[in-house]
Amino acid sequence: MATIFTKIIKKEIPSDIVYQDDQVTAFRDIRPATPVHILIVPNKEIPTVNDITPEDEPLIGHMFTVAKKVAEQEGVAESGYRLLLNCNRDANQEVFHLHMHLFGGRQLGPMIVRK
Ligand code: DGP
Repeated sequence: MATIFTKIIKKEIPSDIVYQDDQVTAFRDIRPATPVHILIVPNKEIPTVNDITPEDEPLIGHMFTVAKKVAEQEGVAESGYRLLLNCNRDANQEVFHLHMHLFGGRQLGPMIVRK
């Protein structure tokens, strides 16, 4: 079954797409945690980081090139931003279609809450 992100990529459901090419789509997160919160998603369905194969390496590299481009587009390249990928339960992964979060637009604080 197609993931919710595949439906966004195919424009079957609405979203605010900020970048798209034949490999990757970037769109605004529906529940933004920061002023700039974009999801960078491979068009191909890869459920988690654990499912990435060596053949995917050019695609994964391309996700970073797109992240850089989107950061420039959103005006946060110089001020700074954070890229993050969640994998499985302990990371609270919610959507099982690989996605890179791009957070920015304010001071983001420490990377993780220490316990
Ligand atoms: P994660 O926890 O890393 O799996 O993050 C999933 C993110 O996806 C979460 O921040 C909310 C976002 N999200 C879930 N459903 C939709 C949707 O239908 N549209 C958009 N734009 N974002 C979504």
